[in-house]
Amino acid sequence: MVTTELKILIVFPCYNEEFRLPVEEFNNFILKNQTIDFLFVNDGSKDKTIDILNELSLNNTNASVLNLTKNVGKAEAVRAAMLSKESQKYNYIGYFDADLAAPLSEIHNLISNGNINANPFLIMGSRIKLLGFSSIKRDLKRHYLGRIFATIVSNMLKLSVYDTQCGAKLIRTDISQKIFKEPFISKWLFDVELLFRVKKTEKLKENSIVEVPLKQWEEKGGSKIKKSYLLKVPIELIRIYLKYR
Ligand SMILES: Nc1nc2c(ncn2[C@@H]2O[C@H](COP(=O)(O)OP(=O)(O)O)[C@@H](O)[C@H]2O)c(=O)[nH]1
Ligand SMILES: [Mg+2]
Repeated sequence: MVTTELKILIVFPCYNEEFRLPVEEFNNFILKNQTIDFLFVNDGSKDKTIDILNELSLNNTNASVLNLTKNVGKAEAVRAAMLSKESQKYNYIGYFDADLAAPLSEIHNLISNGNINANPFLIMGSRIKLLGFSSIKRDLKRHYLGRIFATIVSNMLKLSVYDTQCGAKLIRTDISQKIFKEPFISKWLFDVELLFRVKKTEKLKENSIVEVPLKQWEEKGGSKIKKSYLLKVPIELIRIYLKYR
């Protein structure tokens, strides 16, 4: 159980997750964590994702569904949730990948170890393998490419951030209202844009952005990112840099 009094909403963008969504894990966790609310965004899925999500929300009063009829991509799906009318009543809104590569228990890890009582703008999960502490299982190629990417991004941002791309983050709602206001120019690198926007709009102090090492992360199969997207990453990064520098 969460010890904080803060009101927290966790968003799960879902695109064609009919066969991948760990429904039982969700049901168990949601039932045991009545102080947290959960919002599933169906992003114009072509399969029966919406039926599964509707059932989850029928079974749990603290879970609801935002149904987007057209597929708009992860960034826009998260943005729709961040800007929904309901979002205003929360202190923090988070987003996690629907495949639960970061298990739901990491929500507690972020809350407990992200120094949330000091009101940071952003609490970010970080996939860092630490002996005797964390179980981080990533595809080797993605890990090494990811490390090169993260180093470049960290230099671009002039922030010593370790992992921008981890799909487990909590954002203070007043900040998210500002930084999610405009659509992102990138579909999969919006986390990088998000950091640029926070840097641009807010005065960063030492503890404004907190990275929390995840205890568990496991790359799940069935990634929705096309391999060809890798080729676009450098171009997208340059576009982002030129827009926000
Ligand atoms: N809204 C939206 N979410 C997507 C889309 N594609 C993937 N996702 C979601 O983004 C999250 C991460 O996707 P995943 O395929 O696991 O990416 P990976 O783990 O980074 O390879 C999951 O919650 C997906 O359902 C999309 O087109 N739209
Ligand atoms: Mg995944």
